[in-house]
Amino acid sequence: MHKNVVYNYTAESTDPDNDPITYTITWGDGTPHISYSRTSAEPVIASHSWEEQGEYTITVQTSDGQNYSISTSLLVYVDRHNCGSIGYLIDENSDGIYDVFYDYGTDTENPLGRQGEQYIIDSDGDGFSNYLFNPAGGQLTPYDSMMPAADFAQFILLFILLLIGGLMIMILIFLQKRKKQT
Ligand SMILES: [Ca+2]
Ligand SMILES: [Ca+2]
Ligand SMILES: [Ca+2]
Repeated sequence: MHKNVVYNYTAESTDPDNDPITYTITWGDGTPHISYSRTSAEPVIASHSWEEQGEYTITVQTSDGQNYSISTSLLVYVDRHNCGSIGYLIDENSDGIYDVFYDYGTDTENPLGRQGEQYIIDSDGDGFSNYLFNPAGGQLTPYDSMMPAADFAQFILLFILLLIGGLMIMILIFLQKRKKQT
């Protein structure tokens, strides 16, 4: 779901003795509630758009004006994807790609990296990535941002070994030349 897009919701309720039913809907974003009056089993179609990213609770309260009153709620996510207990992803420009990560622990928003369908999360914004997250499956895995550094160390080690090997060959050639001279 994206911000500034109108979504339709249908609510329907019945009353055992067919009293007219009042529906009161709140959208969870502070906008005033709306009320509708319908006969029993006649549906209400209500539309709403949210202006900011967030997690919202839609609440529908129905009443027959006499003895029945029932409340139901629905949780919706607008340009937001929850990421376990650590925080959530935000799609700032509503293009379907998440741009920043909000971290509960540090109360900060940090840019997201991407790796295919997955997102690279630097939850605390210290420049080192902490997690890989797949919104489709909801998997959150620790991400070792020291990996490229380890690869670099291996490369240096290989370079040094080659250098030593080369030096030894040069020394051998030098020694052979000296042998021939003597
Ligand atoms: Ca009734
Ligand atoms: Ca985006
Ligand atoms: Ca980090």
